Amino acid sequence: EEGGAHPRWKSRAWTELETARARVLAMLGGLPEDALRRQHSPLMSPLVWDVAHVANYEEQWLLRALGAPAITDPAFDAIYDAFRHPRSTRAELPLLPPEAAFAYARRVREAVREHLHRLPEDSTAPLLAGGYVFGMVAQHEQQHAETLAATLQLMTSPAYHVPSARPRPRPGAVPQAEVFIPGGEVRLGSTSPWAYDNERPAFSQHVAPFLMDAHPVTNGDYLVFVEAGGYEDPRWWHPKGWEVVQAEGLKSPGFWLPQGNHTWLRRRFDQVEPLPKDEPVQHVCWYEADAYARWAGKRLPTEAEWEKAARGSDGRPREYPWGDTPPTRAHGNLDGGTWGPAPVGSYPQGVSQDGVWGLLGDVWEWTASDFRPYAGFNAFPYPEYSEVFFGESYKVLRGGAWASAPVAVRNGFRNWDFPNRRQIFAGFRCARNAR
Ligand code: AVJ
Ligand code: FE
Repeated sequence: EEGGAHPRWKSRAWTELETARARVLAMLGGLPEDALRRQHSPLMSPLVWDVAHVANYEEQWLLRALGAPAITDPAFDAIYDAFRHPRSTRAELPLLPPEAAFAYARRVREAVREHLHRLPEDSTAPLLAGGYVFGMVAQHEQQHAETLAATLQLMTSPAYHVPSARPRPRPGAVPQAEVFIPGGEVRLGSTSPWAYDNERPAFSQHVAPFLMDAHPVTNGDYLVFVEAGGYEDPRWWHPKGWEVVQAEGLKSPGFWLPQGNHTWLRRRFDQVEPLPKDEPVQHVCWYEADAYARWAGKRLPTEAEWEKAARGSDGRPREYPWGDTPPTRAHGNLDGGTWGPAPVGSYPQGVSQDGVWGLLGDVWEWTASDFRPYAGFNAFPYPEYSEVFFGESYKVLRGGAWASAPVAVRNGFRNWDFPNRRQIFAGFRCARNAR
């Protein structure tokens, strides 16, 4: 329903909230108390922090902001305020223990269910129009589910046991390397009712013709760079990236395990496997993506180029690469159920109008672009979602990963992170100018 209001949004809102909750519970359900409370990495919160943070966010936006009775005192929000406490310090806070955190989340959800019945479905109030704030809270819980997955990947001794993963489709042939995208106008940004403030307002921009990789860069592709000495040659690296390589001793993507003699293993949760050459590389930072692209004689696509490739060059601004219908399991590797990327070429139904594969799902794709506001940006409903991150510190990622939920991906969705971060499920594809 691109552009239109969601006249009947309640049932979708409830379904998306419950889908997110079922996923979080399935991910964490089997973990012992200690694993839930421990800090697995200074980069990540203790898992129980995320659980109660999600519940507290829901209390703030779906109960208190909508005039429903509060469950906790607003003073309680401080513990779960991401801006007050850096992730590395959250284990020292007086956090709700796991049982209490899950109970809090249940109580909030029960109150939301009650209150939802009383809300007018045709309200034009900014928070309620099209069910906006419900979409925001469902996307928030799913984004934290993805963050939980990143934390679980970092967890060791013992590593996280992957629950029965959904089988991935068998990949077909991968014939084409690059796709020519004609230049012209591209509609950037979203008009859909659940789009975030940073995706708005939609606008048009001119893009010169370019070539886009038909697929994300695979482990096999990236291995050539590694074995060619790519991590030892400053020529390929952004100066700040070269500093990161040296300071952190980077030699290969995260979770690759060198065995010597050109043999590589890769740890994915508790699975140690031969490096799957045909899967998109993941756990690379922006600097690694940038260095590979330079070595390959290419570059990272800008946000505008990525969105041009995703929306289609014919000027019809599709919501998803394949059209306007929401993602199904045939369109791409989404929702966390596969617990890893699929080989490139696995999703023929997800191909874009111009023939670009795998734009949504599998791995987030680093772009060349800094995270900046679109002209006419208005912070809504609060500046801490997007506005405080605008500037030169963050790079934009597009497309969504295997761990991203369908509700939280679309052609216009903008993710961002620091250029040295590799715990997220991020890879990339390259582009180059067309002559
Ligand atoms: C959009 C993924 C960068 O995790 O920092 C979660 C999403 N915002 N809670 C993040 C978010 C507030 C955000 N990212
Ligand atoms: Fe959050």
